[in-house]
Amino acid sequence: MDKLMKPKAFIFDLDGVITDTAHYHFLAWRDLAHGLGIEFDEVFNEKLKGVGRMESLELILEKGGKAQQFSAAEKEAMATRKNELYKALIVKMTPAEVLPNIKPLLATLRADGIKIGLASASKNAFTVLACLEMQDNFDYVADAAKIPNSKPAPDVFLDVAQAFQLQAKDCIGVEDAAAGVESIHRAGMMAVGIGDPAHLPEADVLFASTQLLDLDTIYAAYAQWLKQP
Ligand code: B16
Ligand code: MG
Repeated sequence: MDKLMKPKAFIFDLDGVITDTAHYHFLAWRDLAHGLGIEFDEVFNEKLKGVGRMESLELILEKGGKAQQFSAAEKEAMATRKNELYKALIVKMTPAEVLPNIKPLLATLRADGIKIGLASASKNAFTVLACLEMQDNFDYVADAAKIPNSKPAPDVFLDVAQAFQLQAKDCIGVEDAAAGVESIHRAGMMAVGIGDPAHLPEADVLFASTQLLDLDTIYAAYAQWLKQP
């Protein structure tokens, strides 16, 4: 493969791409939702993937018809409670929870001189990376607390590109959530999706799982993507 056709950076989402924290988010939100008498299941949880904490809470309250019942301070307290539940779960994570094929893929990218960034909506991303012992695998990690607009806005992916002093077209984003794929596209980057085509119809190239991620397939798609008007 011609070196010119390779991107200069890969920018990864964390939850659902590097590791599967979605289940921990699910357990914590379910606990909170049930406490409020709101039904909560894995199907609804899908809508929260890649979506920020307060936005997720609003979606849950809306689902339960309780969007107008609480003050801003009460909502803050609910989000904090969910986060405490979530943090108690993630601190037990170990390097064994890195998703399949991710470590060798990152090693190949680094050996090829391609920058590696992390663009997570999670304010807990640094904790998760530390538990996975993966801080050194990334050249730059966006700080969600400092990103003005969360996914599907492009801000977090643009923040990483800016840190690398790269143009958007030189970066490829990797996401498991529809909101994340939209964020990548709004940033002007090619989007690699991980998951079910029904959830990620807009991804430029899609793999059912990280196990199936393949760089040659991605580079071939990237060469085509660059030719788009
Ligand atoms: P926190 P990602 C996202 O992370 C999660 O997918 C989403 O479910 C969560 O609500 C969001 O982070 C905020 O997380 O409450 O820890 O700040 O997929 O963008 O890596
Ligand atoms: Mg995700």
